[in-house]
Amino acid sequence: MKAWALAFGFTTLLPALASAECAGVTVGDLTVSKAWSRATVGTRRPAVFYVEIRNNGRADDRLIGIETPVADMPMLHRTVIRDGVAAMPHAEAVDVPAGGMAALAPGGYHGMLMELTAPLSEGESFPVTLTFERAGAVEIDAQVLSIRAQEAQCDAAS
Ligand SMILES: [Cu+2]
Repeated sequence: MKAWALAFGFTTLLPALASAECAGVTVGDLTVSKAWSRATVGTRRPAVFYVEIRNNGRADDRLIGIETPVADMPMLHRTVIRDGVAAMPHAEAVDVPAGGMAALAPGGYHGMLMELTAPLSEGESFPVTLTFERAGAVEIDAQVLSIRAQEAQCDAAS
């Protein structure tokens, strides 16, 4: 499994070009956009995954999982401050309210890509499949930005 994931990871780590979907991917009532991550040094520490999700429908939905070929153990986390100390417990799901939006963003909910199969290099992109309770699976390409990036870089692409 790991060898397969490694090989697949290499084939999907292509230059970003215009493929990273700043403008968004729409499936059913949901539009997923501005998917990005930060470059990593090696594979020992997890990478982050951030994205915006808009719910154009009349029913609430929930993000219940993420998958990507670049990590063997992707998880949803939430950064919380308890007694002045930041912790990031596992999040079972992220609510995407009807007519509203949810974001995985620095300081809040985020994807944590554990057990990377390859380092993430700035300028590349990689696919992430988000699984929603109602809408099902939505695949989007995440841009790998610099190690210090704080938000998606979408001006040129949109
Ligand atoms: Cu985390």
